[in-house]
Amino acid sequence: MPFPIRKNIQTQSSAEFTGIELTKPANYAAGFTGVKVALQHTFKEMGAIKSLQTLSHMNQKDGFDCPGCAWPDPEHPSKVAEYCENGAKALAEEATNKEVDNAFFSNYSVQEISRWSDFKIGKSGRLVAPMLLKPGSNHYEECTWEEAFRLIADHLHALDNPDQAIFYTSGRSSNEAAFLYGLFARAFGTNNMPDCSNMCHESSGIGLSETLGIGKGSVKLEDFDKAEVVMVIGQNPGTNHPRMLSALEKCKRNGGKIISINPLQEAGLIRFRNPQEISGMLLNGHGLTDIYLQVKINQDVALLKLIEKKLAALEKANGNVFDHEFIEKYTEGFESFLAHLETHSEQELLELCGVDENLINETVALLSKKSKIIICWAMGLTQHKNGVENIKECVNLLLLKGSLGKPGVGTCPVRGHSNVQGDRSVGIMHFVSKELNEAIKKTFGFDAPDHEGVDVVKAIPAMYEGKAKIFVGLGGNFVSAASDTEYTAKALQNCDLTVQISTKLNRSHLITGKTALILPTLGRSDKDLKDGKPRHFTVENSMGIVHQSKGFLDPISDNIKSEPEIVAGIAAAYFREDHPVKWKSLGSNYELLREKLGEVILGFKDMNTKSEGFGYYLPNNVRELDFSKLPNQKAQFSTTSLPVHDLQENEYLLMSIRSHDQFNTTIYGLNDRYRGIHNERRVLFMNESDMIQENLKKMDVVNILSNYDGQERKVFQFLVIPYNIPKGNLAAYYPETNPLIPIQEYADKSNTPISKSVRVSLEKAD
Ligand SMILES: Nc1nc2c(c(=O)[nH]1)N[C@H]1C(S)=C(S)[C@@H](COP(=O)(O)OP(=O)(O)OC[C@H]3O[C@@H](n4cnc5c(=O)[nH]c(N)nc54)[C@H](O)[C@@H]3O)O[C@H]1N2
Ligand SMILES: Nc1nc2c(c(=O)[nH]1)N[C@H]1C(S)=C(S)[C@@H](COP(=O)(O)OP(=O)(O)OC[C@H]3O[C@@H](n4cnc5c(=O)[nH]c(N)nc54)[C@H](O)[C@@H]3O)O[C@H]1N2
Ligand code: SF4
Ligand SMILES: [Mo]
Repeated sequence: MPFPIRKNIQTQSSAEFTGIELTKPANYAAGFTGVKVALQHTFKEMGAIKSLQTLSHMNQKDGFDCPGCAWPDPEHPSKVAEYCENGAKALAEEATNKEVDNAFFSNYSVQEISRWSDFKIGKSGRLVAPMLLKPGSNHYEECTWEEAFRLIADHLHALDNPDQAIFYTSGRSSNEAAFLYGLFARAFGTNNMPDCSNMCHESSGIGLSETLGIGKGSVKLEDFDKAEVVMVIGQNPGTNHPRMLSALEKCKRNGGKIISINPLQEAGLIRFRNPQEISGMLLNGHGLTDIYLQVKINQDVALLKLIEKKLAALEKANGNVFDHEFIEKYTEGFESFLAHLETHSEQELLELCGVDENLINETVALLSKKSKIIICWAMGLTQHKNGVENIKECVNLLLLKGSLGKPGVGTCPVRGHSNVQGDRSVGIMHFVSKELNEAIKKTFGFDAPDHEGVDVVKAIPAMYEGKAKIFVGLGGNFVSAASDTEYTAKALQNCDLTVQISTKLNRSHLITGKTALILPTLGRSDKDLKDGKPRHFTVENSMGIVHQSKGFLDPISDNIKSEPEIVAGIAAAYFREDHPVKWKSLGSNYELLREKLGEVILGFKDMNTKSEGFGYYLPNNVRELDFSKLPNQKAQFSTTSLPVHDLQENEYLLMSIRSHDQFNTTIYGLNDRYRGIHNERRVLFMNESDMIQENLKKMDVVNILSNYDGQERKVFQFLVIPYNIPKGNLAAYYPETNPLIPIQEYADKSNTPISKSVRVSLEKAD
């Protein structure tokens, strides 16, 4: 094998310590500190005036969508500040005044940059011109857009078959860009469209599709006002979806109760001070969680089964616990579900989940009396071998209670990237959709490929083994986000060409194929000008609302193109004039692009007008209680299994989580304020009794090892931090822990890497 083609390139952030300081973990989120921290970030990156002007346009009706997470905006945004601390940080990161230009790349070789930390790489600035890394060269050099498009087209033409190319997408892209990108991949002849959601909510998509007939959630924002109980499972909203706390707060004000299920007692779930409301700032915050269930990592199915078993016993004794009318009318599989519950004893389930039985009984008592229940979840459920079954068990509980298809109830998989849901809606997927292919044929007149492509975990071996030779990334940071970092790095380095369409520099620009291109693109906050007039594009948030987003800032360079223009440039260079799709005009005329998108994708018709202002809801069969696409036209109960880990005596389950100062692989800063960690990312959260057993003291330095199928993987230099985490469980940050996760360890059916339950052991570092 020819890799690595460039020597001495570091594939991970350096393992050097940055000078840790510890404080007590916080028992509240947001409030004054949050606002102050947010402004510090934006002022530093953008200057004070530009910051305040730009922030006033974020999440407003004629403004731009926050580049952070996918939480929806309220129908009537307040004029003051419709954003959170982390939204402001996301903006600061994107709208920085610093530039990564030709001079930068002449000064620093790819080797040198690769030795920097991810934090330092990200802080270098915005990409301002197309850059080319020639075979054998160690420095990127500026090229023209025409050269870049031609080079990609030539490489694509040189392939033996279209499945030798891979087209990755990350969830920041607009609906328009993602649609065009998917269209190009299909016109080129492949369904090789791995997506960041393969590593994220794919388990939700599959679990929900198989049980309810749609891979998305069913709640609307206003359902939180009406819910009697909201369960938040495997999610850290105080950090990752901060404005969700406002919805939870409102639910509580209306008399609702919040149940949190999480191995960690996350600050935002405990208390919350709402920065959008003066009273929230002055008052002492609100205790958000009513019942906190400290489940062991990956024992949610055991816990949920125990809750369901106890509910079933109450139903048997008193009745009025399950919604029999709903079960009878809308569901299938109830009897076998109940019978399967009998196969486990309460004692077995209690021991597995590790939760205090009194709290479980309190939960059961509450749920038995309520029928308006919302279940929210995120990566704590999806990133396990049984990720799909985790979701199905949540659906079981909702079905028992008839908590679907009426106000105040439903499923709420809380999405990550701001348009990850939209990208999937408009056709980014590796599998074949007959309906989509027929619609493409009708509108554009070409046959889309009818065989499945690769997702993330299948794309990597394909590149490693030389079956795929070209990697194109529409956003994202593939090498750091995917599992098995060393293997993934070799896979990318084995390509002939890697192309990254990006806003900011990241490690995937350094771990490259023989030839590499960086194509700089506009971000959310940038004005997208056509003939001097700003254009908008559209996005879909976590609740299926499609709405417009219009950038506000003058782009940092006039040599940056929008994503649709870049995709169209590649397509036009590849097809020349020889294709029924008029790529150039679609790439430059967004109205036309939206019209065509509306013809091809269900629910997007007339989006040019409907997406104005608050936007509009896409169709959702669960809201209508229409299960006609499912077997016997019924929502499906599932029988799930308990996960098996077979831990050896010295082994632990490690979850790789986000700090408060990062957005995925982008490191905003080195603090994890709520967890009491400052100026350091190389930390390992550990239960004190496990530390005693391992003979470890606070701040001892350890290496973390994983051993799967006899193959050892290791990450170096982590400071042990005693923490309130269940015995046998560990937590550390992602992406630093990705080298531990073997490429072949992923969830059944969804292929999502097992980022939240990695079997590891520890050794003291020298
Ligand atoms: N500021 C900021 N916002 C973000 C992101 C970011 O990086 N930074 N990323 C975005 C993206 S792409 C996504 S997908 C989301 C991610 O949002 P989250 O899913 O909230 O992110 P994680 O940090 O991965 O946290 C997972 C949570 O699950 C818990 N957990 C882990 N394992 C288990 C388990 O087995 N059971 C249970 N019940 N809980 C468990 C962890 O303790 C943690 O609280 O956030 C989005 N928003
Ligand atoms: N161990 C472990 N691994 C994980 C996870 C975990 O919890 N644990 N989480 C997984 C999850 S949930 C996700 S979603 C993935 C994330 O995987 P990715 O989406 O691939 O990674 P990001 O870090 O979000 O990508 C950041 C880069 O996107 C580019 N970018 C930012 N904005 C834009 C834009 O508007 N347009 C374009 N074209 N580019 C832009 C910038 O160059 C930036 O460096 O990681 C996954 N990996
Ligand atoms: S909750 Fe998410 S979308 Fe809303 S402002 Fe915060 S980061 Fe942005
Ligand atoms: Mo994600």
